[in-house]
Amino acid sequence: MKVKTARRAAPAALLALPPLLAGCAPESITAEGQAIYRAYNIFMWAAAVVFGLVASLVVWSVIRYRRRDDELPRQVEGHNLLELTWTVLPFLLVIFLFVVTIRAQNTVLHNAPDALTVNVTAFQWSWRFVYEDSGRQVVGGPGNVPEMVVPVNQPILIKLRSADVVHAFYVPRTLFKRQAIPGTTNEFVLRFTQTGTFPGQCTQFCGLAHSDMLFNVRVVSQSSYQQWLSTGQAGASGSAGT
Ligand SMILES: [Cu+2]
Repeated sequence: MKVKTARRAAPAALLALPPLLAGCAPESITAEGQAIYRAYNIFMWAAAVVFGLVASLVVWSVIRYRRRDDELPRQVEGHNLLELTWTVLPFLLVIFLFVVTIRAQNTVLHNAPDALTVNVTAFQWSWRFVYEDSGRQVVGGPGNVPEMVVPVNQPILIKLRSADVVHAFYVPRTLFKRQAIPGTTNEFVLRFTQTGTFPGQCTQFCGLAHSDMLFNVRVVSQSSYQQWLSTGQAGASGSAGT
């Protein structure tokens, strides 16, 4: 009786595994990251279906064609329908995933004319955030984790540069990372959809104090943002000046 239950539970547990593991990726805090998250999920389900199909066929053929005597089972050669099936189906799947990727990329790499521009400069070993319109800046340093304060639901255009070596701008909850490369400006738009403080870090080894290259993104309401701009208050941390 126990064996039977275990046998029944095994396929159910296998089926439950992909959604459980998918829970490992946190839901993103930006509109762009949510598009990435949806694309991840579609890839995960496509992979789960392909895995299920292939694994079932392997198990089935191992059992069905196990050795019973010295006779070879019937050999199949040049079966047009079979060959067409395993050529066309993967091709269609690749096309489908290609379209899913392009659509997600278009969302992630979009332009936003109404964006608030923040010039972000990575340097050994911290970050400088300069707000283009107001000239306000926040600079980090040893023992001082800087904070980029941004309004919720407004596109933020980040112009990412490096003052010395290659660094990388990464806020895990955005599911997005971009390198800061000397001599190049990398531009991208992030629209944060929830308020809160989210940690970020440099993810490109850039020298002795690489591990100190932390920063926070604090997403606040429009009114709190305006207040922060004019007074430097609203609980801002990090060294800030104008
Ligand atoms: Cu770095």
